[in-house]
Amino acid sequence: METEAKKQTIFSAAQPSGNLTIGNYLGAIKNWVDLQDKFDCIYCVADMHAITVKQEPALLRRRTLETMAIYIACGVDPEKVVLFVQSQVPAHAELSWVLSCNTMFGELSRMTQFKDKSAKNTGNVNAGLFTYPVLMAADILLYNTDLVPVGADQKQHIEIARTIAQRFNSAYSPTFTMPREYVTKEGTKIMSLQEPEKKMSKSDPNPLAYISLLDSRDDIIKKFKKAVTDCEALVKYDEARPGITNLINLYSCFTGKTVAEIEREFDGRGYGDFKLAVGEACADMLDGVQNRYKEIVDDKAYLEDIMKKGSEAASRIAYKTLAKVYRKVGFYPQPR
Ligand code: ATP
Ligand code: LTN
Repeated sequence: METEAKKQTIFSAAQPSGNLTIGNYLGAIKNWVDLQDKFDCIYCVADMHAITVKQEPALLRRRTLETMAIYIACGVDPEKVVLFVQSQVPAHAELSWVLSCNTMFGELSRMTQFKDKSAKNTGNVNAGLFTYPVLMAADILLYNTDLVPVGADQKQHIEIARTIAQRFNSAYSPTFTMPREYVTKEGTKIMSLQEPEKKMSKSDPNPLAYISLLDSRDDIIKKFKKAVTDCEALVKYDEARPGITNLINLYSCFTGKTVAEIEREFDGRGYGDFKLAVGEACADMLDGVQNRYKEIVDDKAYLEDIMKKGSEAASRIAYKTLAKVYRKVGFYPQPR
């Protein structure tokens, strides 16, 4: 009898810390959708990660539901993947504790996201912000994940997840699958429209810096018009000119055109024309996503049903891994 080879497992997540941006879409969610037909995919709304930065409770709750709806509007199919909310599967917090006892202070101190975020939030440099990569490692390792589709900013966090997995496996016995990052060239790092040397981020205090997947066509066009470029007025890809280079990269993602084709198309034309074209292409791409989003976002029963099924399916896998880990570290068996 022929046995079907086991499919590889994919895990990824985004934080409900704001409306998802085109950075999140091109860097991560687009790949989640592309992978869902071929692999066993598990996608999560990382609300526990979001509280490393102050959140307004009612807004966090609302955004958790909205983030679910955005995933689906982007094409994530709840019939094909496991879709769940992180805090509804307590195994994430439980494994995180065990892993934190196998993670070195020095390793966490080197994380660039921690350095960036603590510099931005000097009034709230909490322990969760520091240990965040351990929780992320728990997210990934609970599901025997092979591949993690993320933007380039998360590479360092995948690397530390591997370090922790390796350490645990050699201290006890082989337990965790070694995860690898899945980063595609195009969406790897979308930059801020206002400070193009920084990555676009949904929690940027300046809304002109990012395009939310839910921005209106007028806002999208306005934001691209105001995007920071240089004074050369030359539509030419050049890493020394990060503003225009980011816009060319985005236009290429929206239209599928190559850099050479874009440079030819806008040869001899100014930035005004180009920025308008980028804005329109972006709005066209988001049109379908926004229509689908509007259809489902108010259907709380539908979304909560997906969450319920998702957390049940995720828990079944997660608690199996956690039980193994608890046994290996020597915790006394659960009373029966
Ligand atoms: P925050 O601003 O709250 O830190 P964020 O916008 O950086 O959030 P996350 O929820 O942390 O987004 O990330 C979700 C996914 O989107 C991750 O895989 C991350 O790598 C990817 N991502 C985030 N920003 C970008 C970007 N500018 N370019 C490409 N990928 C990105
Ligand atoms: N840390 C990620 C979001 C995230 C994640 C994960 C991504 C939380 N858990 C597990 C991949 C796998 C971020 O901040 N961008």
